[in-house]
Amino acid sequence: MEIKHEYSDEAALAQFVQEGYVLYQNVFDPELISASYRFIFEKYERLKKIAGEGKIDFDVNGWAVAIMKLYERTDLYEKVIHSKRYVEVMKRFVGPDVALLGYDALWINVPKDKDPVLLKGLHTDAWSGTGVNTVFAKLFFTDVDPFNGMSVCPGSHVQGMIPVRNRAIDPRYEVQFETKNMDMCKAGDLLVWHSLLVHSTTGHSDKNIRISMTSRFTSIENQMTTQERGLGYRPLSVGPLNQVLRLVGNDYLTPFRTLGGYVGVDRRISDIYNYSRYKQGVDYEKYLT
Ligand SMILES: O=C(O)CCC(=O)C(=O)O
Ligand SMILES: [Fe+2]
Repeated sequence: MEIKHEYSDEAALAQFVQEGYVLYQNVFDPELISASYRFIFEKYERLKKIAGEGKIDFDVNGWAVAIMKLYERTDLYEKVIHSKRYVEVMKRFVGPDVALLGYDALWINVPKDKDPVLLKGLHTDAWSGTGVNTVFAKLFFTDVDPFNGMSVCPGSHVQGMIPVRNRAIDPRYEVQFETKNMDMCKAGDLLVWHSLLVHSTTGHSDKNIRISMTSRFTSIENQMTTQERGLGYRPLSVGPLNQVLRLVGNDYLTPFRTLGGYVGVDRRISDIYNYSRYKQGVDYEKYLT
């Protein structure tokens, strides 16, 4: 039976190291997950109706891109990515300076969809440009059933960069990994995996929809790949050493920059440089909404 870890479990890190993946529960407020589900599902239903009227293609992958753009601009999304336990989990993987890479991927897996983008065969994500210092995290907004979840190949990440040819493991090598169907994933669970782990879409259900979001995290201090730099990132947390550097002011460590004056950081970045104290907690936004 698959163990679902709590956000602070040390054993979760051991499993990630040994198996290349780990499943968490109780990281998010369930209300946030169900409200996000409703937001996404309602948009999906609207597009499905319009497609039913023949006005647009039945292109769920394309719809998911559009819905993700809208979801990303909601308070719900902000609350999800800043969930305290989520950031805590990521700090355990990448250290105190947590970057959320740009362009999270929304997956809407509907019955019988044939789009290869949503029906991924066995692959590694390092193959498509993600670095080995980056972890993947998939947040489920629905439960999965035995047919429509994700599968992983435990331990495959320590075999290095598995050669992939046209979106499948290169058949010349005739390697077979044991796959594990992660069909125990429930709404609100978080599946974390290494970018070298071989994994796939299990398939599609004949009745249930699976909705999930894949995000990527690395340390702001890590060297990012061209793909990661190109897509950008958002800082979610800045560790104490970088907070000190911000107070010093610049990487040249200019001496006495603020001697005799106020030592602090600009208020517009006080959300993440939260150990600086200047007028913290003053919230003008609430008068504007
Ligand atoms: O959700 C899936 O079916 C596969 C996910 C995946 O391969 C990914 O997000 O990298
Ligand atoms: Fe993948």
